[in-house]
Amino acid sequence: MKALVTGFEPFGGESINASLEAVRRLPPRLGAIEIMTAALPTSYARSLGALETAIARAEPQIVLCVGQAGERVALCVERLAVNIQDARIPDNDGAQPVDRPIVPGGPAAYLATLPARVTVAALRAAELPAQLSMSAGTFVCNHVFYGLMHFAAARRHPFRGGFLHVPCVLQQARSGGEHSMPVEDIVRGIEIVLEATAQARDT
Ligand code: PCA
Repeated sequence: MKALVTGFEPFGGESINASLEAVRRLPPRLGAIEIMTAALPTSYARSLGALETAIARAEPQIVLCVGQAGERVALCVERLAVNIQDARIPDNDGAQPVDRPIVPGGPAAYLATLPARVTVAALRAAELPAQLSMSAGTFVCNHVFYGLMHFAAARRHPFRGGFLHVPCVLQQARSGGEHSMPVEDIVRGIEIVLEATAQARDT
């Protein structure tokens, strides 16, 4: 079984992105799962082209996109991608759309097709802080999550897809007391999401 895992390039003036730091540390294989990775630009205009190229190359059965959410205190398994672009800060191309659809005329929302609840339970069983989340926001992460599920709905690529938001890594923690996690815990969390998804697919 093949899994594609993506992380995002740094954004918002930061020099690293927790999602990419973790994705880069994933092993090439985890039991029966072959892991491929890709870095996506934090750009409304360019991220989905990069994602579709990576999917076409990998032909995966599982696609997990991972993004950083600095204000979150746990690994957040996202359930819902909404058809809205609404940016609080400019993306890496300086674009800052307000109240725009991702796909004009597209469905209001898509649900993740990886087993979100089972996955959260598996993360907690491994003593990692984890939550089900009903909103991936309206910035580039939600844009990519919506685009991913839109590709899946168009049946161009048959895969289970989902999105994981992760806290900052320790190196990013500032004196303001921002929550952070060791990058190794985020890596383990991604592995657990992949394993739980692969098992659910077999049953
Ligand atoms: N987090 C942003 C975009 C890229 C990232 O890692 C978000 O939550 O939308």
